[in-house]
Amino acid sequence: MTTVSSLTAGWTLRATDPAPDSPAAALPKEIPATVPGTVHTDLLAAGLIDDPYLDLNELKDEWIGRTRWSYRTTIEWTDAGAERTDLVFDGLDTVATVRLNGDELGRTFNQHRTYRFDVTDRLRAGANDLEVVFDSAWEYAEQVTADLGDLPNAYPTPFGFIRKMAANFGWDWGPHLVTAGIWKDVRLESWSGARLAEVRPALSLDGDEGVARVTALLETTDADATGRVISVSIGGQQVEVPVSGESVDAELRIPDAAVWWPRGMGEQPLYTLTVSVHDGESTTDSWSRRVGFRTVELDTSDDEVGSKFTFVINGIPLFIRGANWIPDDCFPSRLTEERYRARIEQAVGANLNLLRVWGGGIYERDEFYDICDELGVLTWQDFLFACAAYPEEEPIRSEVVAEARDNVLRLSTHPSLVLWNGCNENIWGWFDWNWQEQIGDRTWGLGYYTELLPEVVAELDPTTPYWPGSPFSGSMDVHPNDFDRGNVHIWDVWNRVDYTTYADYEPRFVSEFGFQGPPTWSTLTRAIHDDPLTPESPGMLLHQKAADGNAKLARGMEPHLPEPQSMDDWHFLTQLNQSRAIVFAIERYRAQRPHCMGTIVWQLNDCWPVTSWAAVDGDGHRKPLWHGLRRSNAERLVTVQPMPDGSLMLVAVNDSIEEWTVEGRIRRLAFDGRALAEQAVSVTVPALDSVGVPLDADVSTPADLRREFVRVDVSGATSATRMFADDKELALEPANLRIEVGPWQDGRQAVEVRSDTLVRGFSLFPDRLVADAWPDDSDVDLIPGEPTTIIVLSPEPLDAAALGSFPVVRSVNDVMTAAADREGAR
Ligand code: BMA
Repeated sequence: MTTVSSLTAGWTLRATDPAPDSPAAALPKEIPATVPGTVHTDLLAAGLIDDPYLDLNELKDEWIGRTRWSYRTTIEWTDAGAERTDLVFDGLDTVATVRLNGDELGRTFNQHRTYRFDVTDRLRAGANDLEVVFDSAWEYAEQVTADLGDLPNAYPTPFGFIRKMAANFGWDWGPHLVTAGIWKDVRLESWSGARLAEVRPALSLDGDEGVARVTALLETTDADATGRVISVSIGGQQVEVPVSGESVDAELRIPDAAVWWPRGMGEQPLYTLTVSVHDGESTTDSWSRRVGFRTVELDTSDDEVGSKFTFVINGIPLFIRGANWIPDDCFPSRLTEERYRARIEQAVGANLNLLRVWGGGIYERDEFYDICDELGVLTWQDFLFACAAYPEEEPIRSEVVAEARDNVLRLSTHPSLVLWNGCNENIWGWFDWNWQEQIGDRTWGLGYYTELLPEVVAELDPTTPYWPGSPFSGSMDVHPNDFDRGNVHIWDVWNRVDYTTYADYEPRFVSEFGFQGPPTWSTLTRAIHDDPLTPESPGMLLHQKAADGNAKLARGMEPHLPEPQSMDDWHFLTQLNQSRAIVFAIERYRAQRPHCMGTIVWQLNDCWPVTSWAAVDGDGHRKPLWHGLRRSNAERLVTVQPMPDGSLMLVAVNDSIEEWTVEGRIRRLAFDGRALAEQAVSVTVPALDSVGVPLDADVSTPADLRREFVRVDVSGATSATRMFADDKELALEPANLRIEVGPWQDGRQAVEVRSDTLVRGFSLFPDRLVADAWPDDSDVDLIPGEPTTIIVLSPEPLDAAALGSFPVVRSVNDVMTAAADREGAR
C-alpha cells in the first residue's frame, strides 16, 4: 500500500534578498510557518504585521506580495524499501521553485493545481533539506503581461496573466492582499508496483438502476502486469478487472439504487466507491470517495420565447434558489471544515438550494463539496476566469489544461455538482466593454470556453453539464445577456437604476443580481475604529471597494426610505434597502416560473469585513438580507404582484414536491388596523408550480394610499404585506411599541412586541449588545392588534431593557417620526 508521510511540520519562513528599504529587510531570519498556510498569516501570528482586515492596515501590506519568500523544513527519512517515493503538493501559491537538498525539483506557476515530484533517488537516509521559494506573483504576472501584451480587464491588476485567485489582487468587495505560500497539504507518498494515477468515475441512473462506470489509469514501476487486477466496489457489488495496459474500465450496476436529491425534493443517500490495485496478494494502492446517483440535465432547448435555462435533476425541472459564493477568507488556507459547514448551513437557513462557486475565486476544498453533498445543496462551479480577457498562449495555456483536468477529476465525484461554467462575464466583456478594439486579432479566452474546457468536462465528468459563461445566450451570434435566452446578470440595478427596474425584466435565469449593504454593526465596529464613524470616514471608505459605492447606496435608497439622520440611521436603512431590493427581485422572478427557472443572488458571503452585496458578513454574521433571502426563498411563498394592467395578483409559489392548499384571506387594512375590505382565498397549487389569484377591486383599491395596505394571511406560508406607496411617502405614526422580553434559555430569548399602528421595517439588532447574537427575523411589519414574537439567539443572556430599546430596536417609523419631530422643532 502507499505509505503517506505528512510534511506539514517544522517549516520556517524568511524573506530572501529583500530590498534594503522594504519592511522585509527588517524581519527575523527565521519565522515559524504554518503549512498549509500563507505568508500573511505567518507574519500575523508572529506579531510582525497588524491584522490587514482592520482599519487601514491593508494599505501597509503591499510589500508582502512584492517580496520573495523561502519556506524550509527538514525531512527525516528512513528508506523502508518502496520502489518509488513522490513529493506531493496539493497546492502551491503560486510561482515557486522546489528544492530538495539543494537540487531543483521543478518550478510551479499555478495555485489551482497539484504537483508531484519523483524524489526516490534524491532522498537520503537521515535529514533532508526541503525548500520552496516563492517569487512575487505580482512581478511574475507583470512579466507575462509584458511578454504577451496586455489585455482588457475590469480591474487594473495582472490577474489574467497568472493562474492564481483573481480576487487576491483586489476586487470590488475584497482587499489587495497578494499571497504566497504552501496553501494546501504536502506529503511524501511511497509505493511499489502500481499506483492509481487517475480515477474517473461517472455515476448515472438507468431507470431504477444506479450505473457506476470507472476508468482507472495506472502509473507503474514495472512493465510486467501479470497477476495485477483492479477491483471496484460500490453498494455491496464488486468487480475485478485484470490489468493489461495502463488503463482499465469497469462498470457496476446497482439495482434499486437510492437516488440522491437536492434538498426539499428527497434524501441525500451517499455510497462509498472504492477502487484498488492488487498485485497477487498485496494491495498496492486504493482510492475511495463518497458518491451519489443522480442525473442532471441543463435544458437549454428553444421555446416560443427564446431558449430555456432549466436544471432538470432526476428528470424533474427545478427552480434554482441560489447564491453566489466567493472565497470565505482572503487566506483560504484558514478555512476550516467547521467554517465551511457554518456558512453552508446559513445558505440552507436562507432556503437556498444552490451555491455558485464564482470564477474569480478558487476551486474550493473537498470539504466544501462534501458538505453540499450531505446537505443536498447543489453546486455550480465556474472555471476560474472572471471579468477579463485571458491569453490562450503559453505559458498560460498548458496551465489551464492541467488545472482543468486536476479539478474536474477531483470534483466529478460529487453528486451536488450540477454545472461546470466556462467563465464569469468574459463573453459579456467581449460584446459590451470595448474590448474588441484593444484585442484585435489576438486570443481572449473564447477558445477555452467553447472548446478546451467543454472537451475536458466531456472526457472527465461526462455526467455533469457544461455551459460557456455567465451570462451566455447559447450563441456568439446573440448578445450574451439576452433576456430571452440562457442566463443573465442584472447589474443596471445597483449601478444605475432603481430596484423596481427588476420588474421590467422577464429573464429565463438570473445568475447574478445584487445590492450592497454594510456589514453588521458588530463586524463593522470590530474592524473599523474611525472616530467619528461615518459612511465617509477613512476606514469605512477603505472597506467599501465598489466604484462610487456610497453614492449608489444613497441613490438606491432615496426613492424608498426616509433620509438617514445619523450613522445609526444610515446603517439601518442601507441594510434594510439592500434586503428589500433583493426580496423584490426574487419574489418577482419566482412568480414568473416556469418562464424564469432560477435566481442566484450576488453574493452569499464575504472574505473580510466590508460593505458589500453579501447576505452574511466577513465575521459570519447574518445581515438583514439573509432574513430577506430566507423569507423570499421559502419553499412556499405568497407575494402580491402588479399586473401589466395595473391590477394586483396574489401569486402562490409552491416549490415543494407536494400539492399545497392555500386557505386564508386578503385584507385591505388601515394603519390603525381597521379592516376596509376582505377577500377569501382558497386555492390548490400543484407541486412545483404556481397559481395566481386576482385581487378583488375593493381589496386592491385604496381610499388613501398613504394610510392603507394589503395584507395576505394564508395557511402554509409567511404572511405578505403590500404597501400602496414607498415607505417615505407613507403617513406612518410613531411606533409606540409595547415590548416584553422573556428570560434567556438555551441560547434563546423571546421578544414580544405590539403596536396599535402599522410599523414598517421592525428590526432587532442584538449584535449591538453581544457580537454573535442574532434575531430569527428582520424587516417585520407589525400589524395593529397582532402581537409579533422575534426570537433572539445569543450565547449569553441579554439585558432586557437594552434588548427592548434603541439602537437594538429599529423601525422605519422611528426614523420618520424622529425626522418629523426635528422638522417640528425648527
Ligand atoms: C459581477 C461579479 C463580480 C462583482 C459583482 C459586483 O461582475 O461577477 O465580479 O463583484 O458583479 O460588482
